Amino acid sequence: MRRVWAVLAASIWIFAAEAEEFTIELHKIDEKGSGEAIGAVGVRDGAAGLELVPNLKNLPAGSHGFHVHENPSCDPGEKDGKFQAGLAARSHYDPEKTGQHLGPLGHGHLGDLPMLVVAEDGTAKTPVTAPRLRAKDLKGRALIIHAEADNYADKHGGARIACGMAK
Ligand SMILES: [Cu+2]
Ligand SMILES: [Zn+2]
Repeated sequence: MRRVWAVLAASIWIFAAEAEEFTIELHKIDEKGSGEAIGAVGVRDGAAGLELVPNLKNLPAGSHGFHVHENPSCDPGEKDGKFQAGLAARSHYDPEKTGQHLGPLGHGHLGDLPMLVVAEDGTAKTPVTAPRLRAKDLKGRALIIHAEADNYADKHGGARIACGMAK
């Protein structure tokens, strides 16, 4: 019996030690680099997966592609001879190298998040949950908001318009 309690206590301790919570500050980005601060996204491990709680402003209204990108940089990058916003963050976080963009419930990129919804006044405050991710997966990555909606197939949301890094 004592052994059972020891195992139980150890598992509770492990769960508590793994549950994490932190905040990622976001800035607008363009082909020159990072600009205006637009608020933050709180991330925490919940019962149903990673909860992302945005408190953002000055974004275009509507639904936006929202992803964890693999490289911790919000810098521009060069593509086809032109500098573009946020390319240094590289592709969607895909530790299993699936090469597939299938959304938060699919078995492709782990970094595919539910879309970020921005209200008419330019604020985003609606939380989203990514069931396959944990907060620790965001450490050393970049969180990116795109200009347009994501269809979890061939469209990721177009240009990268805001970015933040998890330290
Ligand atoms: Cu993205
Ligand atoms: Zn993807």
